[in-house]
Amino acid sequence: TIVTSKDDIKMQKFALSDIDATQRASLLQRPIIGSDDIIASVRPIVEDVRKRGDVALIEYTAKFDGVQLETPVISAPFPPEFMKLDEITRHAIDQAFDNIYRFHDAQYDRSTLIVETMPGVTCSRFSRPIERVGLYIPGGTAILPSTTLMLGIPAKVAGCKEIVIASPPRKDGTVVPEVLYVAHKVGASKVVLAGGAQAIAALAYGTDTVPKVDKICGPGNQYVTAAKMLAQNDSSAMISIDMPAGPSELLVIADNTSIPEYVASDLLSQAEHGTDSQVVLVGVSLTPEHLSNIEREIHEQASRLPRVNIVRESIPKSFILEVNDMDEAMKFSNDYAPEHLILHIESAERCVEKVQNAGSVFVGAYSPESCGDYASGTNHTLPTYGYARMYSGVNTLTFLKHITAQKLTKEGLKNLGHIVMRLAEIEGLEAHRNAVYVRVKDLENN
Ligand code: HSO
Ligand code: ZN
Repeated sequence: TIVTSKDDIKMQKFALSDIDATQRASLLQRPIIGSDDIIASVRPIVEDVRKRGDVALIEYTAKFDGVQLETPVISAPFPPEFMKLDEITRHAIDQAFDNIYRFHDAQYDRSTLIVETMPGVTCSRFSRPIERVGLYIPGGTAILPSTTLMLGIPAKVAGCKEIVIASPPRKDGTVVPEVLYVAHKVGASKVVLAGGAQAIAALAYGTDTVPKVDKICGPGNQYVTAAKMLAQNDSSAMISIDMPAGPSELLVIADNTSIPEYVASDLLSQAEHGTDSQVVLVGVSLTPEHLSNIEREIHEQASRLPRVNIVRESIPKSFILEVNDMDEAMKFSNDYAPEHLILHIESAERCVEKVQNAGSVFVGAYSPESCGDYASGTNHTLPTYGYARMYSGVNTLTFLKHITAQKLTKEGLKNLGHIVMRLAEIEGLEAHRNAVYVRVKDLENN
């Protein structure tokens, strides 16, 4: 028998067959983020940095990060003494860099697409890098050199001319050496020692020391996300963002072939990110014994974690959903649209084709999310909050834009002209019709 106590670190439990449509819908929901309050508190900060630039940026860093800086920016070439790493750390970062580089480089189709849509009518499409990009690396409870890799590498692969990295400074006013080392490797021109809404504002509008960028990417808390949204909606900032971001999340589908120790370890790896992390376990006709083994593993492993206090909050907010078969499991997962999906099931690979909505998929017992978080090659900046329905994670295309072109020969214009003239006529746009007519009449006369 399993002894349970109220101190057990336990997920809530539901059976799909016991709940009604409303309850199922509520399980699919993420906690509501009170965006109005957040936006109201962020707006004055963004405005202030826009107006007063570096002076405001330095003041907010003193206020929110407790660091008094003389200048908010470190420029390349970065001082080697600020990026000294031990051999093992450097090797780990270098290997992760190479894998992520390989996968993102392969995503870049440098060829020009050319299609002759009608005889003499040729359309083409080619890509160009977004020139100046700002990459936000959150501070918070964990330092994230890995996020610097995940944003910096695709920007480098795409060929962005200016890469500016922003990250809150440590208490001594320096930036984590691992972050600076990666900034150096991806060819960043500047590291801005600032976090929060103030960092986003500096990137969006530029200051005397911070270059204004064209696009801001990277995860962040609600304040960072709100500032990104505000800047995106301000045409005077003239900026785009990668995607809306919410708390990190994971959905695991497990059947009776799964290894309870592995399943629990994956759930906890996501749960330790923050008290607001979302983890879901969908159990496919699990035997009561298998399920209780997973629950026991969760409790035991959680109790041993240094971040047990975070997990103590995130795990009880999370839930297990018991379903009868894989169809029910996949249906729920696709409706939930998780940021990460791990398949701890027999013939996991065959199920991948049934995945409709997810940020990134981890296939089989030996593919922990941690590998994708750090070093397999895929990106870890992924859509959360259900946005996996319509957003991709950060990838090389995030830092590129496509330009199309067309060239019509005389013959092409003869072939297409009357079509365009008719359509212009329907829209009542005579000048459009005429731009074709003045040419076609010459072609027909000669
Ligand atoms: N799992 C996070 C990424 C990360 N994990 C960074 C460790 N470091 C994204 O949801
Ligand atoms: Zn993670």
